[in-house]
Order: sequence, then C-alpha cells, then structure tokens
Amino acid sequence: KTELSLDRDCTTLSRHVLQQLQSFSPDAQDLSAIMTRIALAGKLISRRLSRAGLMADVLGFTGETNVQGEEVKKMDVFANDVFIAVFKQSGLVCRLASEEMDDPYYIPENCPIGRYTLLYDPIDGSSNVDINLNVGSIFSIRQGIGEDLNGDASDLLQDGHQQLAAGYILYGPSTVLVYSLGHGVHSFILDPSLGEFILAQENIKIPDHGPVYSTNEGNFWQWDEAIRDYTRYVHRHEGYTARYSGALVGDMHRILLQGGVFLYPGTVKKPEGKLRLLYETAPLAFLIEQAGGRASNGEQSLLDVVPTHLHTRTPLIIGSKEDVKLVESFIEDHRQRG
Ligand code: P6P
Repeated sequence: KTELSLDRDCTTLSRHVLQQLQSFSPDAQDLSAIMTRIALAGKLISRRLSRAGLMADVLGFTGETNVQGEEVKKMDVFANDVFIAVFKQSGLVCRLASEEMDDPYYIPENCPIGRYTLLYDPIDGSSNVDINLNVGSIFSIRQGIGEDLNGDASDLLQDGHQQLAAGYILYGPSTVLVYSLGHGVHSFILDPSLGEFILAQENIKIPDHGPVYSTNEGNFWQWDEAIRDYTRYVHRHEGYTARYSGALVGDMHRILLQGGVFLYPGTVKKPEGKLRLLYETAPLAFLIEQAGGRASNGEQSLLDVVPTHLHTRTPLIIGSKEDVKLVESFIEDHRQRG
C-alpha cells in the first residue's frame, strides 16, 4: 500500500505528460513544459484565492469592463497576468488570447513560425470569488499556423479539432487540474504541502447517462420553445436533479464525474448564447469527447464550429452522450415542426 501510494505521489503532471507522449509525439517535451507552466499558474492563482478575502485588492471590481462588457473583478486581472508572467519565461508560447484581453498578447522572442498559442479564461465564474464558491481557469493549446502576418491572430479562427491540448483548473475545496492531450482525460490534485499536482484519476470516462441537468432556469422565458420543452420533460420525469453553481468549471466537473448535461442555450435575443468558443466551450468539448461524452451548440458538434472572431460565443450543450442527444432531439423535433 505504502509503495503504491508513494508511486502515485511521484506521478506528477509533467511526468504524466511525458509518459503519454514520449513514444510518438515530437511535441512531447514542449507540451510537458507548457503543462508544467499551466500548473504553476494554477498554484499561484490557488494561493491568491485562498487568501482573497484577506486581501482588499483582490475582492471587488477594478472599475473597468472587459471585452465582454462585464465588470472586471480584480481576481480576473491578477489571474490573466499570472498566465502571461509564467509563459514569458517559458520560451514556448508565442501568443496568449484570453477573455480579459481584446487582442492577443504577443511574446515576440517566442514567435518563430509554428510556436504555441495559449487560449484561456483566467478566472471563469469570477462572481463566485466574493462568496467563497468555486471558480476555475480554462485553457486550450493550439499550434500557431504560419506567420500571424497582420497581427490579428486570424490563423486562430479554426475549429476545435485544431486543439493540441485542453483542460481546466477547478479552485474548490481542493485545487484540481483536469487535462487531455488527445489521449484520454486525467485529473490531478494539488498537494499544497508538496507544491505538486499529483495524479488522481487516469482515463476518466463520463457515464453515458446521469441524473444532473445544470442550467440557469431563470432564463426559461428567454429560451427557444425546444429548450423549454426539454426542461418541462426533466421536470415531469423521475430521476433528474438540478445542480447549478453559476461557475462553468465546477458544473462541468460535476457532470464529467457523475454524468448528466450542462446547458447554456442561446436566447431569442442572443441566439449565440453567452459562453465563448475559443477559450471556454471548445476546450471543454475537447475534454468531454475524450471522456466519451458529447458537446453541441444545438446544431452541430461543438468541435466543428469555426469562430468568426476571437471572442465568438456559442450556445453549449455538453455532458453524457444520451443526455445531450435528448436535448438535441427536442431541438430537432421543433425544427421539423417548423
Ligand atoms: P448566468 C460566469 O459568468 C459564466 O461565464 C460561467 O462560468 C457560468 O456558467 C455562466 O457564466 C453563468 O451565467 O447567466 O447563469 O449567470
């Protein structure tokens, strides 16, 4: 038992990445180094969050608004800068694109052709910071394709299959990092005494069906009739339970482990929904497909959606195959009725 637990305690994130890729990917070393930097960002953010209530400059608003027009919380700004700082020294990442920045941040010394781009939401669900509820970071790694000639990062406007890696960090009672390089989904728990993310679960598979549906029913009357009918169905049928935290990463982690479906549909006024494709829904879609689940924007597989710009939004229906398909069946049924 001791030997087993010691061996697991030695399975750090960087070792795990190399183990997965060593045999066949020239990117193995690079991706291992990038994941190690992401882990460092997670440790720095986790540490700050654990003291957020004690640090006047972390709670509350900066008084500015971000590209989404949302009031920026100080933790968003801090976390955004953490990712930039850890990659400035890394030599691997040429560009960082985030919810908090209108345009990508370039690290010129890392920008020969074919270097990596990090797309991330530094703190997702930041309204939860002030009430000590879970928040998360979401990340996606893409390979720069050719020169980004006019500096508008238009080469990033590709579908989600272009992602090399994706994952999230959930800052909850413990800090959990979940990632995939396209070879399964694996989770790590931060052991603060070691300062290491230690392997917790390998090759996580989402159940084909689960009891949870996770959505903000306060938007019910703004939804299309198809989504309202789906909601009426789960209200009427036994075996469903509603869980919604207001922070995508925590809701997603529950669905990944217990099964079910998370929905952030479009509304009549905003058919494109609220969540961002490149650094929120596409990374989660990458993960959930690796875990045997499904992600859709209601019309097509989410990984097939091509963004029109850096901050493109998409509706999101994500989780267990059967539960996502049930939602899609209501959408299809309404489409056929016209
Ligand atoms: P609503 C947080 O603002 C966020 O981007 C996601 O983390 C979360 O799932 C969603 O928006 C919550 O939005 O409209 O339900 O408050």
